[in-house]
Amino acid sequence: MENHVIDLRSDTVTQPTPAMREAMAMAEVGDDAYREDPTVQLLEQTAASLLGKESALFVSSGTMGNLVALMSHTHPGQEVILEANAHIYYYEAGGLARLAGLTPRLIDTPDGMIRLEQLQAALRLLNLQFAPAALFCLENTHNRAGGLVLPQEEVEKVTAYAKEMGLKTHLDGARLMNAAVYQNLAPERLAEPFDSVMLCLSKGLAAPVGSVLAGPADFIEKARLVRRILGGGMRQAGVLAAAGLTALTEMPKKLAEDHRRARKLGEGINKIPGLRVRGEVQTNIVIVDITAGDLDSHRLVEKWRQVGVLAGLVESRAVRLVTHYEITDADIEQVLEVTEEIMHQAR
Ligand code: TLP
Repeated sequence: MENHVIDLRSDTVTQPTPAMREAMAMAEVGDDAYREDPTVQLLEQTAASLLGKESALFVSSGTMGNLVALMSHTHPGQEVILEANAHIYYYEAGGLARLAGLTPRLIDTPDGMIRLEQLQAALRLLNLQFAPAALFCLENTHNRAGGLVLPQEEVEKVTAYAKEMGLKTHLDGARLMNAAVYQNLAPERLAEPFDSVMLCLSKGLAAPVGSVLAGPADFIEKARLVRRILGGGMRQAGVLAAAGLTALTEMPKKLAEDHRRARKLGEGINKIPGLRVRGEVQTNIVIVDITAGDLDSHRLVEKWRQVGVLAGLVESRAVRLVTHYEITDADIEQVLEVTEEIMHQAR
């Protein structure tokens, strides 16, 4: 156990699997700017069909995929409607304003889900004084809501209304496969209500690099140009796409185990005085509030680090723990044991 670091900062920390490295080494490649990389093309076709869309585009990151989607759906000066804690707004370095020229309109929710009545109220207020709303986004699973899965019926209702009002719809599906596994629904079904969807290959699916953006063929052609403008066009990217293909085909079946371990972690943490899991643990993200004692999140993260456990900061008294395929049951037990000890000393 000594020197074994248990890295729960994110599912982005995952190493590529041996099967991925093998696929990368063997990948057939070409210059993707000439559309001559067969592995990139296969990944794009596989992703499009998995997500039930006409086409898909391989992009370097989730942030790139979301930004390309924003820029392809809108014009500068328009408004994008987002949940107040949406990753696109919160963690993408302000690209929506700086590069897409959009004004964000934020809607607060307790669980990441913008309800129909909330969108109706927001749109009723629009008049000439406001930037014209062009795009409606949701995030599934919702990162800052602790990996919660959006209720599909609500998603269908609110996106139908958005479309009726002339808005385009985009899903930040960085962890869409986690949402699909949790609900036992096809990813295609979760993507269906949206014009476009971004899915990350490099979160729980463990690819080293890359995301896919899927949507109608003409939208993806536009997106290809926007990706080029942003410097995101790639050449022999098949070496990366090969890992992405393995991620899409091999890794989703492992996600249920990540979810089970996150639940086990959450249940254990709820037994430790001074800590409380925020909401239900549905997928692989556990947000923990520090409810008593004088530890703040910086100090708790530092104490964990000293004993080989890495965690993320969410707020001054809230931390985040994320499970992924490298985390074992023994790791969860170890984390609970050291946490119990840390909290005992802090009392
Ligand atoms: N999220 C990262 C950090 O940026 C917070 C993480 O560790 O969870 N959408 C969602 C919902 C995401 O959680 C992320 C990554 C992205 C988009 C962006 O993906 P990358 O980091 O590949 O640009």
